[in-house]
Amino acid sequence: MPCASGDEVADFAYTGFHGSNVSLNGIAAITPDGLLVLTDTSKQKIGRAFYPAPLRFKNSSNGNAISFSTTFIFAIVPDNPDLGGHGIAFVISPSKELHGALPSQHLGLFNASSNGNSSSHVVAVELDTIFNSEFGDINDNHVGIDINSLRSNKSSPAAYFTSNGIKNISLISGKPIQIWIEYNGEDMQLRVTLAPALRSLHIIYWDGALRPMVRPSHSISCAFLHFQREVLSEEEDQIRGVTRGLGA
Ligand SMILES: [Ca+2]
Repeated sequence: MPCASGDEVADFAYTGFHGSNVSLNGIAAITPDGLLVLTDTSKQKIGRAFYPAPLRFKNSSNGNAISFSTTFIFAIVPDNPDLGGHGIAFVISPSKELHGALPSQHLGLFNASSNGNSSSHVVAVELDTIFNSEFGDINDNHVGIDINSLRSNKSSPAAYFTSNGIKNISLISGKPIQIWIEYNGEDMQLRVTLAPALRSLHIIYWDGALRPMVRPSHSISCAFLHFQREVLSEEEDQIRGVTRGLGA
C-alpha cells in the first residue's frame, strides 16, 4: 500500500509491510514476504490495517480541508472463483477501531446504528463485490464513494479508461489492480481511478522499487465531498487505512 499525500499531511510510502508500523486488527496479517493480507477464507470476519498515527487533514493556517492523494495495489483472491467476500474499503476515520462495525455487507465500517449517521465522520472508497439492495448497490462489481454510509454518495461499475474506450475490470479476478484516490481541496472533488497492475504483487515487493503505473486520464468515479463539513471530526485528525468484511 504505497501512500502519498500532499501539503501538510505527511508523505509516506510502503513498498512492503514486513517489519512495518501499520496497525492491524481483526484477522489482518503480514506474510513473511511482506504482503498485507486483510482476510483469509474465514467467514464473517473483519481485517483492517491503519496508518499508526492520526493524520491532520485540516490546513492549520486557513482552516480548509487539504488536498491529498494515495495509491495502492490490491488483489481479491476468492476461495470460490465466482464468488468473493463482500469487498475492501479504503477508509478515513477518527478511530482505528470502528467499534461495533460488522463484517459482510457492512465491510467492517458500520453497523445498523452507525450506518447513515453523520456523527460517524467516516469516508470510504468501497470496492464492493456483492450486490446488496438494502444499500442501493448498482451491481456486484463496483466502486463506491461512501460518506458516513454504505449507501454510496456515488458509485460506478469497476472499469478503467484506455485509448480505445472504457474497459470493465473484475474486482475478484485475483489479479492485482491499482487504485488512485485523490481529493482536491479547492474544487472539493474526490476522484477514484482504477487500472490493472502490470506486474505481479510479488515482483513489486521483491525488487523493492515500485515504479508508478500509468494512471488513466479519466477517473471512474467522482463525487463532491465537503470534506471539512461532512467528514472531519472536531479533533480534525483522522486515520487512514483499509478494511475488509467477509461474509458467509
Ligand atoms: Ca455490497
